[in-house]
Amino acid sequence: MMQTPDPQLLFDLKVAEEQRIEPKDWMPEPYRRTLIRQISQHAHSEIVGMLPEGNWITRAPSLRRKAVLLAKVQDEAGHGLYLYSAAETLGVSREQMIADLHSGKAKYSSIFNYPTLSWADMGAIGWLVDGAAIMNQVPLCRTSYGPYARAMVRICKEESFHQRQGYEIMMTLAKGSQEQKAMAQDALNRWWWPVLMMFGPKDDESPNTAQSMQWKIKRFSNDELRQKFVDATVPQAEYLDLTIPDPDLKWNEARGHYDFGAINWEEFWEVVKGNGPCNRQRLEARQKAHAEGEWVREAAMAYAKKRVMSYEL
Ligand code: BYC
Repeated sequence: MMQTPDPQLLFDLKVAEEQRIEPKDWMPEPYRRTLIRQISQHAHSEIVGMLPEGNWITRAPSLRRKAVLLAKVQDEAGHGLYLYSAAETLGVSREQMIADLHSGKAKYSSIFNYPTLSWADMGAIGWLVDGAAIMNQVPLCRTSYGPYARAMVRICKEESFHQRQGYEIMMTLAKGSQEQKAMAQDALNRWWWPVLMMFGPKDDESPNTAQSMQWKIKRFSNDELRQKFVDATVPQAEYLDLTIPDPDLKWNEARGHYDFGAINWEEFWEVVKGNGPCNRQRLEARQKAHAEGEWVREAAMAYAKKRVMSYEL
């Protein structure tokens, strides 16, 4: 008589053989929970991430800059929607995810709790924040959960346009007047360290990394990605003739990597706990937008219902 294969064994085999796990496949509950946590936090980051840049849409210095920034911010909304949909395939509702964001239960990326003080911040965010996002997200195109991996493919293509638009702003400012160059340098000074924190805690203080790498959700550790980012970004800063605000930043011939200074982890955890410069403002903006959009959701539901009824007739 044929024996039913052990579902855990089948799951392990699929992961080992680089096959994707799909929504209807059996999966261990902790794997499902980890994915719901990571994908929903990722979705929240995209949506909350619209706010710092949204701040500059009405103050962009030209029509061209305004149109590009508007398109970028709209892309972030799209990314949030693909990611919420990917998380929904794991059995969590969108309402629940949004409620967890609004109650402060769910996290979103620490980086979006910093203020955008000048136009140069649009350049620094595109160059550095989207640059860090790409470093983290390209490996996620090979993550073991199918819907997440597929969402990441399109997201990464758009992120690479975002990174280029940011770098182009930085190039314009860095090669412009003295005041413009000073603005670019000031933005780099303020964003550099928070961007390094985006990759998450050090590996020996990251409770989730080992298991997530075993499941092939994560392909590289937080420290590995942070190092790759520093190595890729230093030459870009040199090309701009801007100075990375780290006196300990130095090429290490033996390691074949840049050494860099100590990150202020106390600041990171304060921001993650909700005490960053803009945490309250960000959550309030999301809660307000959700409340004000209620009539749109109601109208969309009523229209969808009407269409279903007309098909049923
Ligand atoms: N901020 O064990 P760890 C974008 C939390 S959007 C806040 O290493 P994990 C963009 C972590 O959640 C970019 N919290 O966790 C959008 C965990 O707490 P919980 C967003 C952080 O999951 C608009 C605890 O610390 N990208 O690019 O293995 C405009 C311990 O950490 C952070 C993604 O979301 C942080 N920075 O690794 C422009 C990528 N770091 O959940 C740009 C997908 C850590 O146990 N996510 N924590 O309570 C990931 O790759 C991983 O979740 C992380 C963390 C590398 C972020």
